[in-house]
Order: sequence, then structure tokens, then C-alpha cells
Amino acid sequence: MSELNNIALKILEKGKGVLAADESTATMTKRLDSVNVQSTPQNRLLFRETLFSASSMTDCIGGVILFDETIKQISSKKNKIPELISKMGSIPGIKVDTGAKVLASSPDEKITEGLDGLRERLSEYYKLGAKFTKWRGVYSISKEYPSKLSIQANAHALARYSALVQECNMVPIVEPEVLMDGEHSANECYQKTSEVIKKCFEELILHKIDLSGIILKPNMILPGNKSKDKISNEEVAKLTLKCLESSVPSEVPGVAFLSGGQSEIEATENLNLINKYNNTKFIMSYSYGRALQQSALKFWGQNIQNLDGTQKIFNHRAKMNTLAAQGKWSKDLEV
Ligand code: 5MM
Repeated sequence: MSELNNIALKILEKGKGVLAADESTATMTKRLDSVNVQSTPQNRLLFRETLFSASSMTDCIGGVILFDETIKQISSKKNKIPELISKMGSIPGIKVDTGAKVLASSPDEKITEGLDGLRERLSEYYKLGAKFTKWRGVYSISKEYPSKLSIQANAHALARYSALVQECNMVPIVEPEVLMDGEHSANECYQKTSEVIKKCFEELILHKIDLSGIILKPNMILPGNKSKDKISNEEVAKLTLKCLESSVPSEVPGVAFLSGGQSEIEATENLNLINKYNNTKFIMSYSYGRALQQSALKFWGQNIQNLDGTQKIFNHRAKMNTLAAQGKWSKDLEV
């Protein structure tokens, strides 16, 4: 077993998943504004270190994706953030893309940037303690999108990123996110997501990536958030599994879904059903941002001194998702 495969399996062992706490400052500011907390480096740190010191970090959270600001911060108890995460029994990771920008020649679409100088940044993050990384490509669905150009360009960037990350002995999380925004049906999401993922693997293979040392972070197969098409959670799970079974090479050890705007319960319920029906050899877990943090953030916004209460809410969500990653969750555990 390669060292990278070991790290990937460790992150996802025993139903553990990933806490995506890698919101850029602009996104984190939106999140904090929504709960009326001022977005300062200290407040961003306080909320995040509260989560990173919660007990579920040991039992449920196999890895944390950090943002550049956070990986360099020192906690109120004088721990470097990656050290705090490691002490809790989890693995620190880092988002290394520099964001999705307008794609020249197809200005309604996005291309993720950040390859220039990436080798040097990776070696700095490695020294700071990161063992894995993340890069997110974003695709929207409409009649003409995602275009062949955006599918090709983002896959190419994800592959070049992955090659540099593995060269630096870290595990790349490969995140092609087909957005939920729009009126499209679940079937259209299935078709487009399959095309996107297949192209990513075509490029990853071309760039000689060790597929046993990556984690795929895809969206689930869902109808658009403005769609008339409504499907059951069972259908979401079955379509998602069908899509991944036919587009992900068998060497890949695991999949960690993004939540993509689903409610906390929906993201947990769908993950649970995916695991109930999973006949593939892939581990199916979570790498949630909003679906792990939303309730905790809302509570903290109203009770900024109550760190125990904030952790309690976060611990519950982490526990529910870790049960779901083993197909052991049920609705009555939510009360
Ligand atoms: C946590 O949000 C991440 C960073 O977003 P920005 O760079 O736009 O600030 C994002 O990449 C996240 O890791 C994934 O989209 C999954 O998060 P959700 O909330 O969809 O589970």
C-alpha cells in the first residue's frame, strides 16, 4: 500500500469524513454576516478553533480542509492550528486553488486558477503540516453548459494540480462540483456529472496520477434547486451510485461528497441511503462545509461566549454524518 493510499484511507476510516472549513475570506464573511458577527481574523479563528477542538474531531472527522489564513493562525491556547487538528486525532489539509474565475471564450462559465507558483506553495503547506489538499472546479448546468471547453479546461487543471500535490507527497482531493443551481432535472445532472467525472479521470490518467492516492469529492445527483422534477432520496442515492460506478476507476479508494446547498438533514439522509445501497468497493463518506457547520454557526452567532453549546451542535452533526457514512443513521436519532 502506498503512503498516499494510507493517508486517504486514514481520512475516511470507520465512517470518518472531512470538515470543509476552507471558505475563502469573502465566503466566510458572507457566512458571518448572516449571523451578525463581524468578519475579523480573530472571529474567523474563534469559530473555527471551537470546531477543531470539539470531541467529534477524534471520532468522526478524519480530515479538515483549511484556508491559507487559518493554517497560519495560532489558537487561543497557543497551538498552531495544524498541530491542534493533529492532536485531536484528525489530519490537516489545505485548499490550494485560488478561486474560480471567468473562463475566457465562455464568459458565463468558470475556470479554477492557482497553478502558477503552486509547487512552491505546496512545499510551504507541507512544512506547516498539511497531508492533503483540495482544488475545486465548478460547472453550471443549462441547455448549453457545461461546455466541452469548461469540462476539458477544468479537468486539465485538476490533473495538473493533482500531479504537483502527489509530487509533494500529499493526497489531492479532486472536487469537480456540478452546481445544483437551475431548473435542470436529476437526469440532466446525471448526464453532465458523468461527463465531467469521466473527463477528469481521463486527464488524471494522462498526468500519471496514482489513483489509489486521491479522494474524489463530487456532488450527489440531484434535480436543480429550481426544477419541477422532484425525486425521492432513494432515487438520489441510486442515481449517484450508478453515476460513480460507471465513471470512477476502481483504484480510487474513496469518495467524499460535498453538500452543495442541501439542508443538513437532507445531506445526511442521502449519504445514509448511498451507503445502504452501495455495492461498489468505494468508501462513500462526506466532505461537508455548510451541512456540518450551519446549525453550529447559527447558535454561535447568538451565543458567542457559549463554545460548549456550539461544539455540542457540531458534534451531533458530525456524529450523524459518520453514522450515515456507514448506513447506520435513522431520522429518530435527530431529536
Ligand atoms: C467550504 O466552502 C469551500 C470553499 O468555498 P470558496 O472557495 O467559494 O470560499 C468549498 O470549496 C467547499 O469545500 C465545497 O464546495 C463543499 O462545501 P459544501 O458547503 O457544498 O458542503
